[in-house]
Amino acid sequence: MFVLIDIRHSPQKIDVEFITWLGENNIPFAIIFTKADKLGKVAAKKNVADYTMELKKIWEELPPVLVSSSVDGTGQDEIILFIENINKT
Ligand SMILES: Nc1nc2c(ncn2[C@@H]2O[C@H](COP(=O)(O)OP(=O)(O)O)[C@@H](O)[C@H]2O)c(=O)[nH]1
Ligand SMILES: [Mg+2]
Repeated sequence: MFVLIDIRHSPQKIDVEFITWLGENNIPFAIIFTKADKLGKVAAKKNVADYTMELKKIWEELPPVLVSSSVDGTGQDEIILFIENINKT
């Protein structure tokens, strides 16, 4: 399962609740931060770090995190590889 989060957003209650629910129900998932092109590289990195830091407060182990943009193709290869690797197991 992929949870898509707009990279510009700080953790929203509804998303954190959903992520927590996935964890509690042992549903494997990764987070994809979308629309990375809307931020500069530095801001994008900072937002991902801030977001995952918030999750770290409630999660011992973070899910895999991917960053994407449908506009400039960021993360496309990585996401395909990620899915291919899951399909192998
Ligand atoms: N700049 C940019 N715009 C995007 C990207 N992905 C979707 N959009 C635009 O955002 C709007 C909403 O798209 P949608 O796929 O529904 O994303 P949502 O905002 O997560 O619901 C549309 O106008 C899309 O063209 C992206 O990676 N970069
Ligand atoms: Mg939409």
